[in-house]
Amino acid sequence: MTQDELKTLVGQAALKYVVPGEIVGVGTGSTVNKFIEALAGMKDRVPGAVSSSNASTERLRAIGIRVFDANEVGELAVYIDGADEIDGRGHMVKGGGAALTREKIVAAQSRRFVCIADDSKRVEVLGRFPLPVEVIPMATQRIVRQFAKMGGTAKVRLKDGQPLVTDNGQHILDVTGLQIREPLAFESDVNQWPGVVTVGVFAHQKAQVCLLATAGGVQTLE
Ligand code: ABF
Repeated sequence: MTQDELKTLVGQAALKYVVPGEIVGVGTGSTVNKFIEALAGMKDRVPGAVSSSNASTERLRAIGIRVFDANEVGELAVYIDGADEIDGRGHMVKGGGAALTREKIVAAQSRRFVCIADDSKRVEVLGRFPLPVEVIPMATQRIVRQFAKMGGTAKVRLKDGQPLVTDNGQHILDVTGLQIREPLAFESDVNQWPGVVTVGVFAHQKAQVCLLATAGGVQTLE
């Protein structure tokens, strides 16, 4: 199966975690886009969604699903989102889609985080994928130096030759050369560096369920 077919398979598999009559939290990325396409088939049973990015909001509205502001609703039953890496304990690296801050906000507002991914995202130790970190631009160079002290190489993510600007108006650093063996501690440490908006380690907001699409079908890890 192609990676696109795997993403379609796992996007459809996530439907069974959507609670009819409840607003659903929706992540960002190409795998989530497949989930949104599948969600169209049950949109009359879903009152709406809370979205983690402008990109997902557009797609949800295009299929006729109402998008609520996170402040308009209380706790969500479920949050469906992808990942760039996921380890055996449900800890993830996320942010390849530059939506990590709002993703973490909606994940924190949800009772259950269901991660959908193809099996290429499964790792033993987080850090092979360049770690995204959303930062306030004035703090960039100081944060670059702090990552260098731990062996990381942080580079500003560019788009069309200019620093990419997130939905929140900030910049993204992508950090290579890290091996994140204690994701909970790493996330807590880096999150409190001045100028860090969000670090793309999701350990405190880890996934309770991980649906991994493989050539042999969808594996459910809980
Ligand atoms: C999003 O899913 C991001 O946090 C993560 O980078 C992305 C993975 O994208 P894809 O599903 O396109 O591989 O939640």
